[in-house]
Amino acid sequence: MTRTDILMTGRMLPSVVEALNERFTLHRMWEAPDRDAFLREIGPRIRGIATSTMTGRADAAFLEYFPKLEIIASFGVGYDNVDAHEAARRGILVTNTPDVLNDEVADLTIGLLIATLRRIPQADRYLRDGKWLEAPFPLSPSLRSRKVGIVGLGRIGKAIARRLEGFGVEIVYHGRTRQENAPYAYHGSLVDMAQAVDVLIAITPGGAGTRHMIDGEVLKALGPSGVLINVARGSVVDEQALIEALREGTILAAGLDVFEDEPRVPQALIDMDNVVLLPHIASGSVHTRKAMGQLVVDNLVSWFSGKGPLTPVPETPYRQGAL
Ligand code: A2R
Repeated sequence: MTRTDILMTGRMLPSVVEALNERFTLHRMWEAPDRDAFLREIGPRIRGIATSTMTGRADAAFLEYFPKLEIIASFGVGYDNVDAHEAARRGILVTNTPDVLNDEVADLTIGLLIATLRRIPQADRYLRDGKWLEAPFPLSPSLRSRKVGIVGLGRIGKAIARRLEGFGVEIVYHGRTRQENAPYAYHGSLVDMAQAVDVLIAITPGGAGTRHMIDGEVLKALGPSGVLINVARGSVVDEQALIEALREGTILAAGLDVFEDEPRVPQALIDMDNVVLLPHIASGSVHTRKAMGQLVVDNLVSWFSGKGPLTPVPETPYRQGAL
């Protein structure tokens, strides 16, 4: 029996590489010295792609190489690295890795929120610099008495909200639609919600629909005691407007796990004391990345065993016999 040809666009976890290598003929794009020549040569045989936001973008020009492509299994819940509408148009399935990372991302979000408010990294630097010997660390802002607005009360947003309940803070949310079963107040307008809260947590998908939804106007509404936490995508926040707002005291502080041009982070943010900056690590534990990798493998194996995809994205819904 001929083995199915799968393309991996960039190095993924060893467990993923091994599992796919065992079951399929695996082609490693990142090892090719001449990418175009490589893709022209193997492209016509490729039936599946394993990719991630870290390893490449699958747009219309890229998909041209693969006339027989059936499925793109993307690592991560966000799949703004894949043009899913273009894939749908070509009858190609796209899968992502939802749910298995909810708790990890929610845990990290709470950690980042507390770190930002209580200035944990700054306090650590203070001690290491020997400054505690001279004076106590200055008193910090607090989570006490705050009201938190979640921008995107989806799978991860709900896991964040459940944790926040334990902290005794009021929780509200914004999205395009009101969720009847959600036990939190809904704001149809993001500016209105920003006005009503003093913490904003962004946890929407990236892409065109959410680009710069947190802009100068929203930050102004959040106000001088307000804190922004972004664990969604860098594109969701207008980074220049945020830098301006932090510099001018329009808002108090920010905790950011994502940036507009990763891994490049504006020097202006690096130089600021009222921000906590993380290198996109929200789902980045050994445990959770393994589970995400396994779901990439499972989607490809399930599809090529004729059992359908496990977690197709909404743009490419799977109905038996429809594709
Ligand atoms: O808008 P709704 O009611 O469909 O709510 C979704 C919300 N959302 C938006 N909210 C405002 N404006 C938009 N243009 C917009 N687009 C989507 O984001 C929903 O409540 C939430 C997304 O939830 P899930 O699809 O369950 O995604 P999950 O698994 O929570 O992950 C969220 C994102 C990923 O896409 C990555 O970018 C990041 O977290 O790691």
